Amino acid sequence: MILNTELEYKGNLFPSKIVSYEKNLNVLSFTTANGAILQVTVRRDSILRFRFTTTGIFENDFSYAITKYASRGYNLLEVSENEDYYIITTSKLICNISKLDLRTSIYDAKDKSLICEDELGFHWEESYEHGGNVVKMSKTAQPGESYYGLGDKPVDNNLKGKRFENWVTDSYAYGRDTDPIYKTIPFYTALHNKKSYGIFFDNTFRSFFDFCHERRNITSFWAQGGEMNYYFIYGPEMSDVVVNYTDLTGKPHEMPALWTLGYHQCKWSYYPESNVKEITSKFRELQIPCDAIYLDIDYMEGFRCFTWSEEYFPNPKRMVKELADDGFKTIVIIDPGIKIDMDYSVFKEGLDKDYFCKRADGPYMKGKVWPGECYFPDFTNPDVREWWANLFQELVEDIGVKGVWNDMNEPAVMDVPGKTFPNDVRHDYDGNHCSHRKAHNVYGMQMARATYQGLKKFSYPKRPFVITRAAYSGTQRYTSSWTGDNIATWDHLTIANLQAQRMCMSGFSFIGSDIGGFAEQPNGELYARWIQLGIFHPFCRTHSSGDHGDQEPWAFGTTITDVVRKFIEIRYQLLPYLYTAFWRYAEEGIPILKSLVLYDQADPQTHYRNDEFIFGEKILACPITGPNQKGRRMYIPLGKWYNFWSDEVVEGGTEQWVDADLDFMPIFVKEGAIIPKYPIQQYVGEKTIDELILDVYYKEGKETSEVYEDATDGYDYIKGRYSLRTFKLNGKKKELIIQQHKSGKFITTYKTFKVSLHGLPFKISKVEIDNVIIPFKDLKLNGDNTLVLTKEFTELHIMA
Ligand code: MIG
Repeated sequence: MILNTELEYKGNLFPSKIVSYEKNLNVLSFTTANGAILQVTVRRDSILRFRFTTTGIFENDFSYAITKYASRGYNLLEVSENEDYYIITTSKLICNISKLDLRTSIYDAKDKSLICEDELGFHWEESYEHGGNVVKMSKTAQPGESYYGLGDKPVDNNLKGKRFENWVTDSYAYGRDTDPIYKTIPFYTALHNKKSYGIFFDNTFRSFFDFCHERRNITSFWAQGGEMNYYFIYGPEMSDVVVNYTDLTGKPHEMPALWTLGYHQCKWSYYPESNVKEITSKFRELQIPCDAIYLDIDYMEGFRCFTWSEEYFPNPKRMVKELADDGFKTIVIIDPGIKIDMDYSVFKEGLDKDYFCKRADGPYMKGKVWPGECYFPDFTNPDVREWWANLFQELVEDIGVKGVWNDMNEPAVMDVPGKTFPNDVRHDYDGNHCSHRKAHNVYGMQMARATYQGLKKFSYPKRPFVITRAAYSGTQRYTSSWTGDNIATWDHLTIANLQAQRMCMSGFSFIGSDIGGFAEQPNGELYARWIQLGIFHPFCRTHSSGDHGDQEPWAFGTTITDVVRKFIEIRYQLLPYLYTAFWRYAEEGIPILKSLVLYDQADPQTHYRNDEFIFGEKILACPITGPNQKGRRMYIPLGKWYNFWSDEVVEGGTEQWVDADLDFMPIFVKEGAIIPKYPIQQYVGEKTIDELILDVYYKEGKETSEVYEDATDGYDYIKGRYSLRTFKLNGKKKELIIQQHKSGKFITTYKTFKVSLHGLPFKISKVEIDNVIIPFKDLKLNGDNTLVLTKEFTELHIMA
């Protein structure tokens, strides 16, 4: 174990004084007397990339994380110098680089306040065994600084005081503080003095982050190989930091089909066919909405990927069609291990084409997984990805499978130390040949990418759906994900909440947990509370391991079934709201869930909150995380909020008790919000939507809301066939004005809105649409609560 930060200078392991400086457009290079070079790239006014070499030569500049679609360009770039520093100035930042030792300090260009500063800065340790360096960076923590992000770490939101490791790992029954687990997202946001910045350390080797753990006021990160290569992203709003990180590493390449945001039911495993049908019929019989049913490894013949067990699934095409007729999409699992079997075509082909990973000295990488001894495709080879993508033709095009679930892609190997490939395994790495030390953390990402390419190709003109367990930064461009093998305990419900928030903070919003817990069995109460949380997660799926009993919504008696139905129904009603939030994420990189600190960093009360989060832009939710509770204390952020159940208005800024018996959960809506809702459907597309419900929460003042809709699937939306409604609400003492602006060419099936008014402080005496007074009978005015009106209005006045 190496330590992150040396306490004294020793040896030739630190940059010495700058001897030359060169500027090539936006790339600035500083060379030191002892041969180190720092290359600073000004990507944007708020994004600087820092890259170091100690040999005078940089590696080929290649990254799986950075998307080619990332924005570039800046308004200002000036470089000046004084006796001590080179000074880089953009419109947002000032960066000083010390002539003595390459140490940097970065300031806000506006108020000149210090944002981030090197302590020892870049330093290194030579690696005799592997060649190259262990590369390190240390920064001085600023007073009161907090840290967030880092992917799926199962810990409290604020990372301060902790040390983490990044090495994608199969972590069956992990727990709080287990580290590392499935994902590597070496990106964090920091916050001090009301200003936020982020660091993305784009290095795929095993890496480490220390947030004031080893030394009280030092934050550092280092990796066991590769380059010190990191992006500094300035806010000062944390939401801008996350948006810019997501811009850099990519937003989802397309909107997910609306059905993927419905409820999914999974189990290890539903088989044979009759069992699958029993489950799906039960959903319809009990009227519990559900859109997707999963087949885990037992659907295959001897766990051979791309095969079907003839015994359990004699005619998959017919079954998948029958399920589809009943409104269910079928999703199947595909693992990376390919069974060594000369009579198995996928294996034969992989062998013939030389697509499997090899050890350093030539033999194949052989490892045991579910099928027994396997070889593993090298997904870091573009030809292999293309081959893999094409393997999905039959599953998708012919059989009609609508989604693929990639598991075990860390890659997981059974019965070996380290539970994965040994370090010497060779990888193509898109032509940058390397060992597993460098490729490990991206292996699962590249598998998911190849799967995505296949699904995209064969699902066309529909949208693809993929779910992956392993991920590196950027994987959000291709797939959704879940948090792996959790446990049916109350603490894991809390962990699921933290992980989902953290993933959203880390640019990866399409995330959910195994609802109810994968290992062990929840009681009905825990399951119900977990469903309550799960309906607010972008990916919403119950999954569990077969040896621990049934885990369907009806497995715990009718009281629980009713609670579960009630909440899944809320999920379906909120689909247009969630879809809109997803669109903002896919379009702009705005996370679908916002931890309170991300929502309101100026309020110091939010810096250490864990349980409460914002779903989309306007809904505040907080799960009940223990047994026998009739409610809980929670922090309500600043502003006024409506209790979702009672419409009671509460003033935020304090911790408050909120009632929530088993069939309730603390949910609030921000005043002034307009929340779009669909009628309850048993699956997406069951009903033609003939009315959009708009829940309007009165506010004295102004608020803007949006509703995004399109054909729910397909690519027409990219050609402008979408519908985006922007509602501007302006509440006065005796009048409520709503202006609507619509853009996009998509025509929604409904013609009317059913406006449902919450908290209106006056009795309605007059309603005017686009300057015309409308008789009440035409509005189906119901008390002072609901009115039905045309979707075409541009200005609505509701008056006392
Ligand atoms: O070694 O496919 O996380 O969701 O049900 C276990 C069987 C392999 C682990 C996954 C889990 C899945 C299970 N898999």
